[in-house]
Amino acid sequence: HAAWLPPEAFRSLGARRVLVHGEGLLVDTVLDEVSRACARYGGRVWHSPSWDVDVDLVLALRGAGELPNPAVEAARSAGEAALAEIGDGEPLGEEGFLLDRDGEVTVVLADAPAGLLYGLFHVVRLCAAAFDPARPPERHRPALRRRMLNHWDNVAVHPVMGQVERGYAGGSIFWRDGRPRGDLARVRAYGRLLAASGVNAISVNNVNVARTEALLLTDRLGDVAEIADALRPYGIRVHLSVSFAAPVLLGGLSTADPLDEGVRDWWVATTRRVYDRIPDFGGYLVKADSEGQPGPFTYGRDHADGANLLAEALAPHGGVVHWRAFVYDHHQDWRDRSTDRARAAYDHFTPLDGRFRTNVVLQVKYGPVDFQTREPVSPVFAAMPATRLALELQVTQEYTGQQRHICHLGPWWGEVLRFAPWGPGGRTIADVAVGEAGAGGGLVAVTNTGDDPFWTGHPLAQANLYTFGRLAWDPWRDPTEVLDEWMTLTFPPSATADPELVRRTLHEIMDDSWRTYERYTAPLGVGFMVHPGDHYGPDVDGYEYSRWGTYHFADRDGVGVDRSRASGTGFAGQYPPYWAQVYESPRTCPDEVLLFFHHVPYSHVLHNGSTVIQHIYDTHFAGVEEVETMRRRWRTLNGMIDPTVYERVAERLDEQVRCATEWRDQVNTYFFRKSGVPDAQGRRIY
Ligand code: BDP
Repeated sequence: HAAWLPPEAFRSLGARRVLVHGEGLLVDTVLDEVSRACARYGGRVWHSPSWDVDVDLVLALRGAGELPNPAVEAARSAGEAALAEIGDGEPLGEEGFLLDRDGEVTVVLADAPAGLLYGLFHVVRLCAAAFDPARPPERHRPALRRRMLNHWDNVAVHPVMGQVERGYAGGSIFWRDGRPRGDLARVRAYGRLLAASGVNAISVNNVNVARTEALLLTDRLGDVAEIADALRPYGIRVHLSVSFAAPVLLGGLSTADPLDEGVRDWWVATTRRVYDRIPDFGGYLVKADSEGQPGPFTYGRDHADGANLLAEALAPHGGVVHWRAFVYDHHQDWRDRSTDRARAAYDHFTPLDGRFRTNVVLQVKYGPVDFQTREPVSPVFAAMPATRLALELQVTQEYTGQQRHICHLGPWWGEVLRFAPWGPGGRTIADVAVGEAGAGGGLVAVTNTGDDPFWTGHPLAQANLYTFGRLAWDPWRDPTEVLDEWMTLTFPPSATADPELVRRTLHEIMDDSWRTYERYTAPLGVGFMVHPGDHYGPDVDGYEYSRWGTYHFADRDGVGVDRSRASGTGFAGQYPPYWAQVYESPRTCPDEVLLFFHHVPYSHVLHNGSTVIQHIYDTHFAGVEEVETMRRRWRTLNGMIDPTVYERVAERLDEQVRCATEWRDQVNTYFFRKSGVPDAQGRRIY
């Protein structure tokens, strides 16, 4: 299943006369794409011809030399003039492009082959609009240099996590039973899909690095090189998750101490061998001192020592280290509230601000705890001005329905990206990720893809992947507009009898689906309440008395975690003054994160006028009703779209209704029994 690149999406492009001008690996990819589209839809393509031809579309590298074609030359110089006019004097760069319309000709200009490829996909997205004579010139450049996906793919099958940790889309695209899967055509198709969304980097193995995975760095580097070769034509660079203990594990050294000379030499030599084999290798991704992974703490060193060790080895080759800030004690004691897991990333990392080398990117989860449906935005983003920070999102729906539920995450990510940690009107998380002059750490996400025919298990979960790519290209974009773009590509209007119905129905189902999911799961930002281990479905006290640090503290009087400075864990004080003050008091704290910050009585009145307990009942009843409506709406599409997509989604909607009902009943019953407060509307609670 071709996701957002079905052949139909190329119809408008494929019926044209196209000239591709320039040389390079990615220019060949452009040629290949255009040739296939033209073969299907009756167009024609030329590669830098030396004779005069009439064309509708020119895709040209600037500086590739003149063409003996007056019309094309005129169009091209018009493009140059438009660029001078609308540009800011900055070059288009490695990945940017210009789209212009001159008379009968559409022109795409780029400085480098990758820009031409992105320009081509832009033409595909625009469909016929790319050939509209009235179209004004546009210049596009990605806001973020690195737009990266992390695969949590295990090479060897993990006894608990399986082939892909938190994977809900079948097996791995890369690995099977300890070996490369060997299906490079699939890898290439994946690269194509990602490039068309704007992604340009991936890490190919799990951050929890077991021995087989660790070996990718040395003995099994050839396997990684094969993947890199397959993805290169689509401008995607490969990164590797490495074990901090690799010098011991693979190199036979007695220590992995970052300040040890032998350890340094080992990383330098090993990294050199990586680049000998993969010259455009992206760099390392590291989860250290977290959930059992080795790290610098073992040697009494800090995380700047650890990250800089790898950064130093990568620097001569232009590589980067993505060092994760997800460091906390996973052996906590629920009775001791002073070790609040939400505090951990800030407490560990902010003292190190300014000490990381420039090729270290600190990768910070969006929330302070763990990829929940709702959390406040991590305070780390406002606290490390001298460090390159990347925002880490989770496209794989670990806590948001595991690709059995429809949960379009675009609006949530939009909220995170627009959050202004210094107060309204100030710089936003998007600004921090972009950084000064684009030097920020960018956007990274744990991917939701696998070898499933739909790529993402749930066909509609593709929208999350696509939205991530587009937001990584332009983090200020409206996510609903991106969703619309995805729909047009994935369900091309020309391929359905009633395009308006399809589009409207998909919007009705998907636009608000994250809020629907929020309504029937853990209330008011308290988080978790999921089944331990697999994290699917409700288990109200599943983590309440265990060591993971994710509690809700519900008792007969109230619920929520007191994270205030005055009486709680002090987490609220990790924010700059504006939010520290807002979050400090239940009177000012926004409803949606109230229970993340405060332990309040069930009778506490929210800003929305409802009590906490009544809000819990109402949202849980409403959430299930909304899912039932989703299912009804989906059924109206029967016969309108690809039947395999229809069936797969229909099946999963049945499961979503079942599971949402279970959530509603467990959560409502639990709070009814704890509080003894009946539902004001007299609905039945068991
Ligand atoms: C948690 C997942 C776990 C990951 C961890 C991480 O449950 O499988 O290893 O995040 O981000 O949410 O490293």
